[in-house]
Amino acid sequence: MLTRIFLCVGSERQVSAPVPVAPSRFSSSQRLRVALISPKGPLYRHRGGIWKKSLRYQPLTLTTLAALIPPELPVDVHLIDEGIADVPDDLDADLIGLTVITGTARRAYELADRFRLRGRTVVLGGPHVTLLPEDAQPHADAIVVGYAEDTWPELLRDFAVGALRPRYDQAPGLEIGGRPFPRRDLLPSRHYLTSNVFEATRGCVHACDFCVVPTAWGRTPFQKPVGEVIADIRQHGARKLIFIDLNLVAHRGYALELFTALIPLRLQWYGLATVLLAEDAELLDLCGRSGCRGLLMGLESISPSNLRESHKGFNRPENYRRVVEQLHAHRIALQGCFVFGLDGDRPDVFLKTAEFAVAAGIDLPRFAVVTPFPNTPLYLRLEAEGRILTRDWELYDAQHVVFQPAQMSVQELQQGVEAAWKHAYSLRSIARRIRHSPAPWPVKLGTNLGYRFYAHHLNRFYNCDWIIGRAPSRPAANPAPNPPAPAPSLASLE
Ligand code: B12
Ligand code: SF4
Repeated sequence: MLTRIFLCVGSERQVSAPVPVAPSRFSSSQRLRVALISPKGPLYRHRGGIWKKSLRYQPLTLTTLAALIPPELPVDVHLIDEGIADVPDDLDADLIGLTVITGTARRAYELADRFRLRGRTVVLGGPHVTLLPEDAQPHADAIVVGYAEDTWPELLRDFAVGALRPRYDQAPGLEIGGRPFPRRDLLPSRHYLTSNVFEATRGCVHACDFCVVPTAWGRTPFQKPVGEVIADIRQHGARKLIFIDLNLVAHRGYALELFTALIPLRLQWYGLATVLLAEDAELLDLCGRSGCRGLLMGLESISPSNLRESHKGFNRPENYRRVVEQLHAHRIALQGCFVFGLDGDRPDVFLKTAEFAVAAGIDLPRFAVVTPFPNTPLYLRLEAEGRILTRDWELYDAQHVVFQPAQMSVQELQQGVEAAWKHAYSLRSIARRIRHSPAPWPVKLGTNLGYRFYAHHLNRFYNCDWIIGRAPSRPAANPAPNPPAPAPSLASLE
């Protein structure tokens, strides 16, 4: 699901000079109305998306920001997740905050521009703003770069006294612990499969060159004290939960402590980790005993050279089958994610990889197009080589091809991803994989059939018409200044 992602946080970050840009209309007798919006993307949207309720879990960004509002400020906060509801046409608020990932930047900017035309103050933050602040700045009265545990409350206090600055940067030494628990009560739980969504850590120690995490937030993991994570889980009454941390085992000592503390809670939990977990018998054993029943791992590629070149050489394809067996021995199912389009990939990579996934007994294989998120080392390299085809950020969603692949055409890559999905989720492949899965039958059948539906409907939502010229070309929000070839020839890349 979650693909990967750099711009060092910390010491390089500067604090902007206090230039009041949008004086607040707020006076001490009024309540401050704040609306926080998570804009929709092509898949994750209220109407017409593929992310049905059964696949949606309550997002943590808005609820985390709501909890960080300083208690002394009289604020009425309204959360809108465009994945489950529309933004009201007449939305009125003193300050509107939008969270932006690259794929939703176009929608976020459209909303932001509209609100600002109506005289509202708009704040933008999130991964895309952190990766590329200069892209977001023209659409906002203020941007928040990096994690906002300290800057968001600071921004609200500044706004309340009419001293909003144009930019707030995460300062070095940020702690994510000691904060109020997310306000999960502010989003309607009935629209989600679950609101039992937690995070213990942020960041990752590795430096995979396509990953947003090291670029956006650096390589120092941020950790909440284990006691706080447990207290949040207990308070929410969660028995089955999801950890959204991108690599729960990034710091071994922390993971040992967390897993040990989870054991007495007798939970079932699902999360993300790297294959390195399977090489660590003690950690894996604790992980299983703590109630882990499913992990998502970025296997990425079955080619060692692709992995080495992506700085993910710790993934060893020759061990993947063993990883699956080890996880299964601890009753943990594997959602194994592969990306296509790395420079070593040729047109035969799709079926080879999908068949590998089936033969290895991966419970739920997933396939995506490698995406050069802005300013990652992968992006910078492709840009230097003149291979970035578009800067229409809406297409940066791990499903569209936005760069010129090295050894195949854009269309071959786009269609190959779909072929891999279809192979891995054919009824025959499902039957071959499902026998080995440790998940209960209703769960493994349900998830496999859900992904089979996804595999067969992917092209309704994602296609490469924009680039191969079958449909009227879509206007690029930010066209690449130096396309590698004249536009019409993109059609002949087939
Ligand atoms: C949960 C999750 C999802 C969920 C829910 C999304 C959601 N709206 O929350 C689902 C499964 C739907 C999802 C889908 C996708 N996701 Co996702 N997802 C995540 C994940 C794992 C956690 C997000 C989270 O809740 N973090 C915890 C909160 C507290 O942190 P935060 O969001 O960063 O917010 C903090 C700061 O950034 C800042 N901040 C953020 N927004 C704002 C706004 C304002 C106004 C302010 C002041 C501050 C601020 O303040 C917060 C506190 O510090 C992140 C990875 C990660 N761990 O961050 C990826 C991540 C956001 N997803 C990513 C991607 C690529 C996708 C998909 C495109 C993948 C795919 N092809 O399916 C889709 C696109 C969905 C869409 N919108 O159309 C990328 C985004 C990269 C990028 N540059 O675009 C990430 C970073 C993962 C990664 N490593 O690549 N995703
Ligand atoms: S291991 Fe860490 S750096 Fe590599 S893709 Fe996963 S989260 Fe990103």
